[in-house]
Amino acid sequence: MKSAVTISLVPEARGGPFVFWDDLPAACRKAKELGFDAIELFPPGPDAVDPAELRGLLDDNGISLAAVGTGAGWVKHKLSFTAPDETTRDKALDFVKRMIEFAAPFGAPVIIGSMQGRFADAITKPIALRYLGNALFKLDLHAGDFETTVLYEPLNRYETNLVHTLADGVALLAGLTVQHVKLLADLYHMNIEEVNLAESLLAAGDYVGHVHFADSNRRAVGMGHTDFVPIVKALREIGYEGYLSAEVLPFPDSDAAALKTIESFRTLV
Ligand code: LER
Ligand code: MN
Repeated sequence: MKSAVTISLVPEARGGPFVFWDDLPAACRKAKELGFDAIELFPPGPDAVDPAELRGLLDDNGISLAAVGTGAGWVKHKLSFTAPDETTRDKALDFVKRMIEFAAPFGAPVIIGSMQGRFADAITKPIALRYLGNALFKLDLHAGDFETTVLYEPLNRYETNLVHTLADGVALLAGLTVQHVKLLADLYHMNIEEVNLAESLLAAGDYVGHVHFADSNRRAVGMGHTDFVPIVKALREIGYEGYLSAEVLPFPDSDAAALKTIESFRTLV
């Protein structure tokens, strides 16, 4: 398993669970200094970061791009795959397709978290799940064309009313017979929704494509009360070789959260 640390370049996401903020070169340097394998990037949009500059920063620091978050489509533009109007849904799809085109040359998958939206009013849950399924189906084809992966992330009940658990995520993806969509297991959301985190990971098996490495309180691993030993054991058992990516609050500050994460990673993995 490999280590990654998050960086947000989205001012509207301030207060959110990202370790580093605003300064991409500084975050890359810090990631290298602490020994992370990669950064996970949360950019404002597909054109916000110059690919050549990003390539230079990654190469200079000997790190990879673990994944690219697409949530700016929601926090900045209020786009979602389950919006009541078709124009907004189409724009959401276009936004994420362009994110795939940005991320793919770096070998990075894109994350569908808050872009899944939530059902409300005239849009019932079955309709919303159909819209979401349609979007994931189309993104699966696009990801295939660009040789990358889409990571679909079940979120806790306070952030979506669609899919909360890995098992429900597996059911959604299995029904779509997609080839390039995997699940993102966010250990913070799972702490709220799952009965047993290790058993849920074992049951999800090959569907697990990425892990958000966070403690019970969404602080760095080791700053809360989640027991990570059975979780890491389960990930080993399913043959998971992807990233444990710190999507955590910069508590008490960015550097301390990053340091605690890499210390915990080294102890556990
Ligand atoms: C949001 O809570 C989250 O976990 C992100 O990874 C989704 O965009
Ligand atoms: Mn997450």
